[in-house]
Amino acid sequence: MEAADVWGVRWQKADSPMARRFMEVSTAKQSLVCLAADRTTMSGLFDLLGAVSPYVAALKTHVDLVEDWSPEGWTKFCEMANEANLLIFEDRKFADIGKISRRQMGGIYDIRSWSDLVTAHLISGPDVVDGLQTAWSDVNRTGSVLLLAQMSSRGNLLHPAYTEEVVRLGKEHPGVLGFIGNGSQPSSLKSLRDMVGESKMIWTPGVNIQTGDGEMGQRYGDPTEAVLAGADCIIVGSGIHMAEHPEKAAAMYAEASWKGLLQRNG
Ligand code: S5P
Repeated sequence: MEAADVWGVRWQKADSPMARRFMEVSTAKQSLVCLAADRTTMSGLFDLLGAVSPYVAALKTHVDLVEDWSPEGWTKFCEMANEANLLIFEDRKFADIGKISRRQMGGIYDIRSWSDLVTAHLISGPDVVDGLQTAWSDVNRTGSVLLLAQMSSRGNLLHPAYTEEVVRLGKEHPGVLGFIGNGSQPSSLKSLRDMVGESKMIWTPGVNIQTGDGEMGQRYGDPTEAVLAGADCIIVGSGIHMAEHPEKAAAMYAEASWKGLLQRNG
């Protein structure tokens, strides 16, 4: 199956090579799942990735959760992800002014050297995206930014007028892959898709086969519904890494997401 056929208009209108790369990987694996690898030890991360990499199309990290982090261990982990054909996405949620965000891509974790994607809030204005793009070019790499347009957590302050502004500014920016949307509510995802149009991606956390309220204000919606409502990638954390059999769970989320895409474009 060719990515162009499965993804239809999203493939034709995609304005970023990274979006096309994601669509190719997800087509090869028949999975729109981004694994939120929220484990706190390197061995836990290696085990998880070893078990689920055939069923996921991207790897989302929170590098600062890892208790025994080391540059050597992380380099190996990223090599493993690259060999498994995964985009590496550091969910750092940058929010500072452009020049500081640029420097925060360096530092001890040196995010710019291994990430393909990062998240950012646009609260400080659009220059944060330029700061992040400059950081990748500082190390002769390219990457792309996902802007938080909505959030999955209860009571968040990303109100509709703010979402609209984020989309308006992000849509025009070539350094933006797309937006984070609220996967727990298909209706808000649909309105986000209407705003975004076809050329940018929407990735959604807050997705679980068990819908409803999660831990500490997290909310969950159904994976297939999220894709039908316009999500191009479902971000799944505890649904996979806390499952008794992460491999089986990942396969189940992959199937649910793929079914949604075929149905959406069918
Ligand atoms: O609005 C958001 C945005 C993000 S990126 N809500 C979220 O939950 N996330 C991230 O998605 C969060 O940081 C976590 O890594 C993942 C959800 O994990 P889960 O265990 O609830 O599936």
